[in-house]
Amino acid sequence: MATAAGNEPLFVERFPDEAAVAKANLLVAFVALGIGAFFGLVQALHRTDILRIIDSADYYTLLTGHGVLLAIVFTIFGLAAFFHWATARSLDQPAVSSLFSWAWFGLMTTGTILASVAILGGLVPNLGISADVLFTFYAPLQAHPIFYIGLAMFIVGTWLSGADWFLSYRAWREDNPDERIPLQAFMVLTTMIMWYIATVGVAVSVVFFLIPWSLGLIESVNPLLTRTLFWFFGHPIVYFWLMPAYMMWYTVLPKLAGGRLFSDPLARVVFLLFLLLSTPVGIHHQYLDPGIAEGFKFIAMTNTMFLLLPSLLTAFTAVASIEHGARQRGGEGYLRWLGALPWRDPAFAGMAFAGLIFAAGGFSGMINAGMNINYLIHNSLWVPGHFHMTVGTAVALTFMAAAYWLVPQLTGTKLYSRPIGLLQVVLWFVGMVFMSNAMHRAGLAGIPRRTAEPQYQNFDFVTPIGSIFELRVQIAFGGLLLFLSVVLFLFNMLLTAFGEKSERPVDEFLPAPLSGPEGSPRVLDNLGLWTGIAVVLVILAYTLPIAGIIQNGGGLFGGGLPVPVTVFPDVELVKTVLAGALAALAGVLL
Ligand code: HAS
Ligand code: CU
Repeated sequence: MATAAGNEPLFVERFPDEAAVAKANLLVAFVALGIGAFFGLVQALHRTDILRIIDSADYYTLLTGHGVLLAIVFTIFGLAAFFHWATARSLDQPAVSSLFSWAWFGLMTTGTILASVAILGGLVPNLGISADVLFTFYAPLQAHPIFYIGLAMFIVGTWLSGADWFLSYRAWREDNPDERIPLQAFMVLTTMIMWYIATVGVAVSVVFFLIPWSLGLIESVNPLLTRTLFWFFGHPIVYFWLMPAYMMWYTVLPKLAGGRLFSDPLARVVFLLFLLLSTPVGIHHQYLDPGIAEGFKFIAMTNTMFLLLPSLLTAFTAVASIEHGARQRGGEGYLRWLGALPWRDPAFAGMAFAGLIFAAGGFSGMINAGMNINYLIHNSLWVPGHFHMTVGTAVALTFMAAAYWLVPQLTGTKLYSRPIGLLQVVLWFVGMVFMSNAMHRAGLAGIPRRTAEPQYQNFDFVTPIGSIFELRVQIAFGGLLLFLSVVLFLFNMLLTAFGEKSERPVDEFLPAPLSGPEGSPRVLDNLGLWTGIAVVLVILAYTLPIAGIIQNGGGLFGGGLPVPVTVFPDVELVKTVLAGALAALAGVLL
């Protein structure tokens, strides 16, 4: 992973084409961030009844825009930028064809524009185009076909981006037959394999059901089937957002802290665990769905608890690496070393704040994952509280913090202002503490999510401590700080991009880990084996629930049958599927 310290030319000088593609991806990501954050502010003020500048009917259009632009566009274009940079950097070679790189970027961008037009069309009543389906776009809510077609193009674009990085890897492998896969490239490849498996669910749902249904070619869909296919993809997508952030925590954060990564093999194990366990858990979003047998939900819960492991390992490694950095900088004592960290560097401080908030967001995730406690918080404001700490901070704040270090490498210009950067990450941290904490508490009081009018006639929500008004003010105030933080970030990035060229705008050098890959088993790098096991786990977790949903829910296309509340899967079917899956597993392992 190490590059020579000192006089190496800048990334943009070594790989001008890759830097250009990464910059273009960041540009789309940041435009989406600006618009999405503005919608977020309008919503926060609206639903807390503090300032209402839109009609409640338009709330859902903005909410869809907010979710799609931030959770899908900002995150995934950000990922593409980081991965394109990391692949070229860690393999130390350019992409195989820059035309191909621009092709996937073009496809993703065109898809994004189509989906955005469909969503924003909802604000123009006479246009006849709308997509008020929220970022979880399953039936029975229906969008204009342009929305689904845009999404399909976007997803195919991400598949091609992965192909680009795999082609680079193949070219590298030909020249380096015996080398271990460089760590960043390993992280890119395992993340993309997970993504290929996960997107099968959404591709089937969009291409076979949602597009034909929105075009009027088929009359109905089986809503539980489209929900299940969505969540098949909807859980792993959260790790698709998280894994590039983890890549920065593992490979860049230790250096920013003044030290080195604690263990390279442990990082590989973490990414493999995500590949294996991210997909067979999607049903934990459906604990309250009728039509899925309780036993399958129980299996999803058990798998989810195993899935905590890679993040708990990450918490250990990240903190150990940071502590090592602090001690290199002269830090001492049990906790006093914390003061020796470079808190004035916005890239370090932003990533550290992101990690701290994620510790709390991960904890609320554990609560979500418990089948019984989930009933208490499902569909309440608790869930947006959870995901603003995870995707909205662990990922978003890490991406912004990383940009302070990465963008100067791509542009060759110095960061415009470190103090503004620092203020920005602090504002995000404080704003998120207010907003997410209040959202969690509001959820416990029973306040629902996804509604412009959370107040009910003749019904008063009560909180054990504090008041509902105080919660509303905290949510609105936190939302305002977050919006200001985004404005500062975009301002800083814009002025950096147009700033003066500098010979050494940032120290790009990434030191080698304390414990390198040499001593670890080579099987960790056997991507084919891990892919095979991941596929078998998916077959085991999903075949029976999906067969049951089709069998008991009126077939592939639904058709008006009521969804039964209790479902007993067909015993013969269970036997056949288990036998098939075990045979496949044996095939992979032997
Ligand atoms: Fe989640 C719902 C369970 C993680 C995102 N989640 C959501 C939704 C989103 C989302 C968007 O089981 C809502 C979807 C919708 O619209 O309906 N989630 C979990 C669990 C985890 C988890 C068990 N979620 C995430 C991540 C997300 C994300 C990551 C985005 C990136 N989630 C659920 C469940 C639901 C759910 C249910 C459905 C709820 C319902 O009923 O609808 C785990 O992966 C969490 C593990 C994390 C940890 C934390 C480890 C701590 C670390 C910090 C290290 C510290 C550092 C700082 C680096 C165990 C790694 C050091 C600094 C110094 C200064 C020293
Ligand atoms: Cu999930």
